[in-house]
Amino acid sequence: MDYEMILTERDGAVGIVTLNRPKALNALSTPLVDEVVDALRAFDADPGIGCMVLTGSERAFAAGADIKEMKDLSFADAFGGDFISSWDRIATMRKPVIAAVAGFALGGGCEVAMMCDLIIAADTAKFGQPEINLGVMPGAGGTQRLTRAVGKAKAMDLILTGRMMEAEEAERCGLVARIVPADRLLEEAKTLAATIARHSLPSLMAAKESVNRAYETTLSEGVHFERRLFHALFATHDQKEGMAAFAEKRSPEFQNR
Ligand code: CO8
Repeated sequence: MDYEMILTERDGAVGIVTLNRPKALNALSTPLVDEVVDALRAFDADPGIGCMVLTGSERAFAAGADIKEMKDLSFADAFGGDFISSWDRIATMRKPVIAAVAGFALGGGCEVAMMCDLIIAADTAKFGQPEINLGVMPGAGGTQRLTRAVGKAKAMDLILTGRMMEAEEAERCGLVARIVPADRLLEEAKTLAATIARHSLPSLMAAKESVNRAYETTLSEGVHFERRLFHALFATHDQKEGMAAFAEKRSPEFQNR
């Protein structure tokens, strides 16, 4: 499919989606988000892809939902049309998705980054939920995912003031997994994605699902869920191969089955 607001690229087993609306700092209009969902879904369904990277430009991962698109919405438009609900589909990919963030990740931009499985940030990255400055509040998961990622104190600090936080603070409080120099961001994200993609896909998908379950359930239910998936992986070829390779002191050759 031809896209107008994103670029897609395949690098071995890594699928890369780049937000490409530079004049608006990658503001997340509905058509842009629809393209992102479509591209991620295509990679998610592609048996040759093991991990995805979602990234933006040097200046902005994304400066939020498109304010110009939503400024005249009425309550009836927003509620009746379930405005922004399609964004949730970004969080439904079954393969790992890495957000590679440089520059601004604000409002919906921060929320989309948090829908990914882990965030790798350039040292130039700035995160924030500035919706309060616009007379609204986060609407695409910010009050929920940010609070789970960084805890109530920091989430309240960011959401109630609308301030931005630098990459270093974001890493310190657990929002970001790694910080890298800005000029190395994409290479580092691709290397990380390739490292992940080398593993057996069934085990990657099960591990992702199990970590995400930690946000949805109690500890005992989560551990139970984990145990069931762990047991299920013994039905795979790749479990036999992975453990045989260890015993034989060689590298495993996974077949994603
Ligand atoms: N939407 C639309 N256009 C934008 C956005 C945006 N979020 N951000 C930047 N742009 C545009 C600017 O209008 C400008 O366009 P133009 O040249 O045509 O005037 C262009 O991008 C460049 O921006 P600036 O000139 O402002 O660049 P600066 O370097 O001076 O400033 C900032 C960069 C600080 C990032 C600034 O652009 C800014 O504050 N942007 C808005 C950030 C923001 O408030 N984001 C939150 C948006 S709300 C949101 O995401 C809510 C999601 C859930 C909503 C649920 C509702 C139901």
